[in-house]
Amino acid sequence: MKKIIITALCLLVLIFAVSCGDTEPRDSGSSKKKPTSADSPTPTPDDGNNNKDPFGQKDPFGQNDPTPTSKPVDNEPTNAPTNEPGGQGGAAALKDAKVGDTVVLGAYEQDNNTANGKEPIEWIVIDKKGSSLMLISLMELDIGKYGKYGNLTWEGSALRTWLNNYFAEAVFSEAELDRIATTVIVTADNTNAGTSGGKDTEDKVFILSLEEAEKLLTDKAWRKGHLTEYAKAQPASISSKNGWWWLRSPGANQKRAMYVLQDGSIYKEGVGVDMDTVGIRPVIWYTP
Ligand SMILES: [Ca+2]
Repeated sequence: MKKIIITALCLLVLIFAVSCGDTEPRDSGSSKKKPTSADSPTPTPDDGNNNKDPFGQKDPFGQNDPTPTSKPVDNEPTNAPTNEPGGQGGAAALKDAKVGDTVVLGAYEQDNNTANGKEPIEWIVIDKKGSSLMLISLMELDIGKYGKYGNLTWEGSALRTWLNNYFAEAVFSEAELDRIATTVIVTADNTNAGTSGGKDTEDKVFILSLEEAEKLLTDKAWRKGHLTEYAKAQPASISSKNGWWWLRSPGANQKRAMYVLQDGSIYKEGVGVDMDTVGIRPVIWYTP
């Protein structure tokens, strides 16, 4: 009888052991189960008191300072526009460009380091007719006079001559020049002052009139002037170069031309045409 009981107990123990060994779910032939968070053997609940802030004591900058002083300074000019669309690296392809996009075309000295060559010019698309794009430089690429002091209109301005000769040749290849339209430029009179806009001209490179600036540069951020390092470095009669830029429209008398103020507003009284610290934002019609 004792033997029977011992045998029965052994059987029970054996059956129990076998059944315990069979509680793991069987993997029906598939590969290894991927671990999930539920599988984590050592859960680490965040109870708020365990100081496990990843930036706690192991903050590589030591003080939890989100703006470490050791961060490398980038090479962006400090006056670079920040809210314009596009921006360097965000330029659209010329053929796909829409009004409001920025595109890159031609090159001109901009960082005032001639050793590294000219920098590609960034333009804002401000109008489009068919596949032709009206482009204005994002930056003021240079500074200079509208022209020699005296009664002057766009037709006789030194700026017009400079843009269509020196500037055009410095910036564009022959193939690019062929794709820039010769445009009939009409400059309206200043109706407040009665000053003349002068004769119509035909130009490849020009600057905006008052009416064009008001109609096409609706985003005031686009009107704000930003001088390149090269433009800032140009010699001028006064040292303060404040980001004004020329319009071709006549000012309060025939010896003045309009310009855009630092904040993007337009000063219709104008400034003397021989003011040599005013910036230049060339405009072209380009067909890619
Ligand atoms: Ca350069």
